[in-house]
Amino acid sequence: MTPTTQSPEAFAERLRAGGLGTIYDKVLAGQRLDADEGMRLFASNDILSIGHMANIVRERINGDTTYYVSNRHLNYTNVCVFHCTFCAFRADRGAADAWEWDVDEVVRRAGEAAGQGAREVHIVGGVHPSLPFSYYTDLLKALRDTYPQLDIKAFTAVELKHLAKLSHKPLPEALRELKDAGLTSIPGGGAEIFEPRIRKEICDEKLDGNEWLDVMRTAHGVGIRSNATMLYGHVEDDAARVGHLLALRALQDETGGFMCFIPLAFHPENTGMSDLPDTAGMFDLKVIAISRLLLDNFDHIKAYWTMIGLKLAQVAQSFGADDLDGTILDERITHAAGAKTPVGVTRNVLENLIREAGRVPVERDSTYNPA
Ligand code: V47
Repeated sequence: MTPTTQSPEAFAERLRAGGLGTIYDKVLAGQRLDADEGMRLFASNDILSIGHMANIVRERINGDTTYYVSNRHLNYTNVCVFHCTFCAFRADRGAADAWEWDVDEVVRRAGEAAGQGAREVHIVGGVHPSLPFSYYTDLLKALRDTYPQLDIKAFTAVELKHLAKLSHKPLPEALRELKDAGLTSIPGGGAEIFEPRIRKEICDEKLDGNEWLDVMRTAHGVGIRSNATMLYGHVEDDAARVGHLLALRALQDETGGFMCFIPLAFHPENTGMSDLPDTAGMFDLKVIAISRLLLDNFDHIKAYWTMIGLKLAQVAQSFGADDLDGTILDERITHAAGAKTPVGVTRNVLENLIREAGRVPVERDSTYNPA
């Protein structure tokens, strides 16, 4: 029998005995949790209590709704000048497994998704050594003009910093140009872990945590909303995770521009950290729940089924998550690193997962308007 079926007093007593009583009181009162409380949550193994508290916050913000989007991932290139230790997706230019799609090819693939009723394309790629800025603006314009019904969620903060450099313009101006060309919103990738010592170990070459936050601050400032992520389950520790979440929360206080937070479970196969194990299901749920509890100013927490599996994503709807991402259709980054999940699913599969969990499915666009 779970504590939630016992009396509220018995539940509070269980939390107090486990050292989480004051956190429960704050959650009930809608008060903000601090770094020390974040650390205590990560130190606790009382996953049902942590999940129950996260569920209180989830239902306070989103009720019984679980969102999903009909979308397609499009990775225009895997060629990348960086060598992040956690990445199995990147390739050197000219390598047998490298690809670069021209604008027509991206539009053709987007057309397949549009033909199936998609509302969003999620476009990210490697940091390519020679594609010009015009490639990116031409791509956005061609997609917008050909399939105006598709929202274009594109380019991580890592790519955007690179694009601004290519454009020879200050970042706000480059971002405005991309927005004018059709960019709807920015995905949350590239954040990894902000803590400098760990970041140095897993992605030394690319932008640092403060630069990632600054790209997002600037994007929000020119009216482009974004998501945020955190890569966990590699060499980071509790303090790095808590610090990462609180840095996101502080920027959200400042700009309000984040829509959704997505914890990303590290997949080790074919990476420079292939000796590490996969993340455990209990840990995936714990990270989702603690994210929901600490990120009190984020509207949405996504359970990314590609990385944690469809079944755990279904359960995550009772541990703080209110979004299951989407149909995806052609996921490549996690699958290069050994993911065993499908590369895509139908709307029906997602809707059934949501209904079976007692939630109400709402199909959305990129910016959470009902589709
Ligand atoms: O930036 C790379 C991560 C990210 C691995 O904003 C890995 O809606 C696990 O950001 N194991 C890309 N993770 C994915 C991403 C994303 C996905 C879905 C939705 C949204 C959104 C954003 O994937 C990368 C990196 O952090 N990643 N390699 C790996 N081996």
